[in-house]
Amino acid sequence: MKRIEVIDSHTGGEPTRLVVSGFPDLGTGSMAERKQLLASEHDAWRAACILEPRGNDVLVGALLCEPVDPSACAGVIFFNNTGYLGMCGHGTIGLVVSLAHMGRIGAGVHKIETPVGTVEATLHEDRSVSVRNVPSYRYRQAVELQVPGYGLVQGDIAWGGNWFFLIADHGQRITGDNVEALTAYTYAVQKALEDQGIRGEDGGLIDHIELFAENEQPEGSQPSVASEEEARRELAKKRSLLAVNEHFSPVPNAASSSAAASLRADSRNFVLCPGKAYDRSPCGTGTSAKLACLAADGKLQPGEIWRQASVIGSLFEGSFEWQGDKVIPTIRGRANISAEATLLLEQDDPFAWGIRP
Ligand code: PYC
Repeated sequence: MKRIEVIDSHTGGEPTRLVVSGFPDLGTGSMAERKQLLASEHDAWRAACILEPRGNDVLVGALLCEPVDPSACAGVIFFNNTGYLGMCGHGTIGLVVSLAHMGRIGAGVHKIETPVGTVEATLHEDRSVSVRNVPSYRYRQAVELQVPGYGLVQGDIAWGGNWFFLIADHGQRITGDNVEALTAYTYAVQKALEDQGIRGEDGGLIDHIELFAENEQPEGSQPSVASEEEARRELAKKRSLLAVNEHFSPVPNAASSSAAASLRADSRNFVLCPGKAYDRSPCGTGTSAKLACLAADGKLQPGEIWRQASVIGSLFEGSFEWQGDKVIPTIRGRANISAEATLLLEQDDPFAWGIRP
């Protein structure tokens, strides 16, 4: 019988399973090296933890590791139903809340090593978490893609710790009752990118597809845009239009000062993850990619808050600072603990190592 100790949490509805112990020893290399070793030598442990019957397609795993740098509080390797992630924003928020739950950290700033670089997480007194992410940037703008069954689609390619294809003009309705159609559309885009060899700058697969709804107008209102400055003001006005679930607001005190404030977002997204599940949270790396595009377009200024809602109405707050020609995004959200458990792998269980598709 093998045992894996886990703590489950969810960040705005998106689950994270933190593996505290039980996985094989991966040595003392960097998180990128340990991720490689886990993938090549011990992938069965990922599958046992994430796939059915113990897990599900939505779940993201986070293997807790000793950091290389002793001033970091942890190292982490993220994985899902199909493989491994570079960084994971919702997962980092879940990790921080889980470490606090375990009594390992308190409020303050904590360095966390990931396979794509070190991020800095702040656990605030109100239990919300800010993640200062890896440098993010837009690699290509307005890339045209023929998507079988849907026709010509245009999107931006951006890095936010994973590769994203961001589409504003998609003709889809981004609501919780339309996830089947949204999944079909974004999966077709994901496949078309792969089939047509359109990749990230480092040759990485563009395995996250992100759709936005941000041009919804209240009935009767007419946009009038005469200049870039006016466009920015128009965008600011639209900030009240998108529904947000107030229970998922990252800064409840600020939100509760005005009931209406808690219901505002600048944008609502739908993010398809690599294994065909959609992100229930607004996606930390996806929001980082979005911030990089907004910065590149001059639509958001450094330090200005962007409120990104997910398709189920949970909310992250994001902002950025410039670092050369890239941005450093900071994403703030909340997570809740949902379970402390020991996964058991019995020797005679034919599905002990997960049900492979
Ligand atoms: O929050 O960055 C994120 C994320 C990536 C995949 C699922 N969530």
